[in-house]
Amino acid sequence: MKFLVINGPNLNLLGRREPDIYGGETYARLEELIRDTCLREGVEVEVFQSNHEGAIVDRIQQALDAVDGIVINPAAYTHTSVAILDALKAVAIPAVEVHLSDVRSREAFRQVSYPGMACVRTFMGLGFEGYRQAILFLKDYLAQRGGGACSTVSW
Ligand code: CA2
Repeated sequence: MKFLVINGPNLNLLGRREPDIYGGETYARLEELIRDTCLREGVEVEVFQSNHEGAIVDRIQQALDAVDGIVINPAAYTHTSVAILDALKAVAIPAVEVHLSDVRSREAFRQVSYPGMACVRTFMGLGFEGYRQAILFLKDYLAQRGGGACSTVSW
């Protein structure tokens, strides 16, 4: 089983600012947690971070026929990107959305998630733990489902 974990803009700067919202740990530490979790679960993983919407769309397209599941924190593109939503729908690879913060309790402009509309589940407000839970959930989801198209839910 192979997963692709995608992190959107500015997440590479984790730990440098706004620790009250995003925690004090670095992006390198987040990658380590993702890799450790996947290793423990017997899941092969590629971790990808980009500040560019098109690069994220390209990476999702490249996952076609190569990846079983996607974990994605689109960061600010969560609230703007129909392109990332369309890419997730186009590849129809089961995807789980993660947010470090509880976006539902934040500003009005954060109350919509376009990519989330193509994800089977969203974890938010759990910090790094949300990635661990997303990986465990996706592994169970794929094991139970055994193939087929990605269902569409919103939050
Ligand atoms: O809570 C999340 O994970 C977010 O996806 C993070 C995004 C934000 O735009 C979403 O609404 C919710 C922002 C990531 C910015 O990361 C930073 C890293 C270092 C310092 C400040 C922000």
